[in-house]
Amino acid sequence: MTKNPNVLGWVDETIALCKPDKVVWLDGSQEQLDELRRQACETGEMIKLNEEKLPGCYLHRTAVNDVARVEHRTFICTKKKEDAGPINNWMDPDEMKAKLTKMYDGVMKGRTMYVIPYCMGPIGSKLSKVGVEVTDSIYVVLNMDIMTRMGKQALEHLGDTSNDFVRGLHSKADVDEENRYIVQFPEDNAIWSINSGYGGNVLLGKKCFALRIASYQGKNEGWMAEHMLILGIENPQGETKYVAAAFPSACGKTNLAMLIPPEVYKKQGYKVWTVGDDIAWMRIGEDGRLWAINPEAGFFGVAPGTNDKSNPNALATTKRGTIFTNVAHNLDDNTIWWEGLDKNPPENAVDWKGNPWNGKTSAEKGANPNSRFTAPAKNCPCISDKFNDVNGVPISAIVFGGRRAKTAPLVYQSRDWAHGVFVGSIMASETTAAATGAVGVVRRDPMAMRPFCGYHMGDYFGHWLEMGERLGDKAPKIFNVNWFRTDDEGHFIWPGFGDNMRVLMWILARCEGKADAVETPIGYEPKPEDINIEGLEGITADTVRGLLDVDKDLWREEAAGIEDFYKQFGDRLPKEMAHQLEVLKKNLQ
Ligand code: OXD
Ligand code: MN
Repeated sequence: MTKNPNVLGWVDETIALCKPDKVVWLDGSQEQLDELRRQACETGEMIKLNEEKLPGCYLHRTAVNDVARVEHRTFICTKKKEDAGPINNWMDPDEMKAKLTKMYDGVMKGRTMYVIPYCMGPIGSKLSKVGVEVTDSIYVVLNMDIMTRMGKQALEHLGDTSNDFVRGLHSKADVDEENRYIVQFPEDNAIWSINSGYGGNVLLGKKCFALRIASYQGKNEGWMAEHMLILGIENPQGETKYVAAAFPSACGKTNLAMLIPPEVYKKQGYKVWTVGDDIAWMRIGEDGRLWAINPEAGFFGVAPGTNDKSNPNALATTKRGTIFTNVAHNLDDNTIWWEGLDKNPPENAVDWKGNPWNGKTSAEKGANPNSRFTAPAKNCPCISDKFNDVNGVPISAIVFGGRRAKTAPLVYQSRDWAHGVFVGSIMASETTAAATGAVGVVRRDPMAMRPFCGYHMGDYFGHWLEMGERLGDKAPKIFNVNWFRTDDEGHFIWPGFGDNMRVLMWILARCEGKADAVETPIGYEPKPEDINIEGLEGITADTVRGLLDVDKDLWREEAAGIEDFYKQFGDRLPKEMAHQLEVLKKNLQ
């Protein structure tokens, strides 16, 4: 399939190490994929769902001990420990390779090795990059087919001589939790993953390549790999402006990426288009602006809570050609169900662990809380017509957000790019009672990249500052939002979901110089009357005023927390960041 000696040489090395019985190169053809689907169903690895109700859809259950990303077993292996930084787990690359080589040795005896060439980003785009993943899992192959542009086309994009591809070695081995490792070697363009079959750990194009390795490449090559959704807002005149937004998990990222405009905008002819829901790769274009692509080709979304109200577009996306992982299996009509899908759980079902399950009477959950759908982006009713554009889309605004009960206002704008980098660096989310029992524990998650930055976080802030210098006055404006302010009874004040567009509209108006702002100690805020609340029940300009309130006492505590957080970066914290913190403290006096 390729003459590229770098690819061939590396695949030969993995064959010599893993010793599979058979090697299959994925060309991306439907015949080949159909045959693999047939085999997976024959062994029980996948279950074919109702062809009339869910055409081309399958169900898969992972091992019960293997249902999520494992941050404590995820490593960044750079030659020097300090290059991985204080937030990442680190081990010496030679030591790690020696340790894992023993585990990979002969691991595929009796198994087939699949070689998956894939392209992150549109084929032919200068912003795209190629990876090759070898794996012993058909589930991985079929997911990579949805999540990436896979097969021959990827090798053609790479060409016959290039060495610029990421080498991804995966074996599910025995799915042994104690020996599970997700390892990035950024200096070698390599990823080694072993003893897991869960998406985030084994679909190596996603978090491992498109964020951890790519963030490192981006630093060295002058571009950015970010944990951001990309959406476009089209005005009634047909012009579309694009926003990239970073949120930690459990903050409604997929919902924002696919939002349905509120009536007040819909009737005027506004439309929202999804370019991506999780990852953005951004480069400075010839015009000096920042251009973004979504490197993925599908959505690997959390299923529970997805329904006709919360995200009708995501639900519609999962109706064809989708792989469901760890959801409940409705035996009556051979379909699937998850908590929060509807109020009608199946009685004759199998839960995500594979046990008989009655949704009407069982106290257990039918679907794992982190159960997923892997769905082709092309199914999405609001997918952007720029989704496959080799140039990507120009970004007008960058939005950071977190889940804060009191501190962060509904929205504020940074004074300039450097201040915006500070705003991103202090991103944090409060844990919810449901998740941990301890309400309001703040987890700092800079730019939502805490688990995904492939190098020292202090250098990462430095890279952001450099990008700003290169962008100059063409830089996107940077904002922070918080949909999660609560009242004294702990109820959310802002309605969220589609109504978040009202805040995005102020953001875009600011980018176009069409809206006013007031200065506060933390940055620029809208005047309450500049957030459109037409048609919103129970929300008045006074409510908005409350949502925009900046409590100086809380912010002084915040500044102290930031100071503590920054200490770990030592002298690799850019001076500009320390300066921004001083400015904040001064503004709060
Ligand atoms: C994801 C995550 O799965 O951020 O996208 O954990
Ligand atoms: Mn994510």
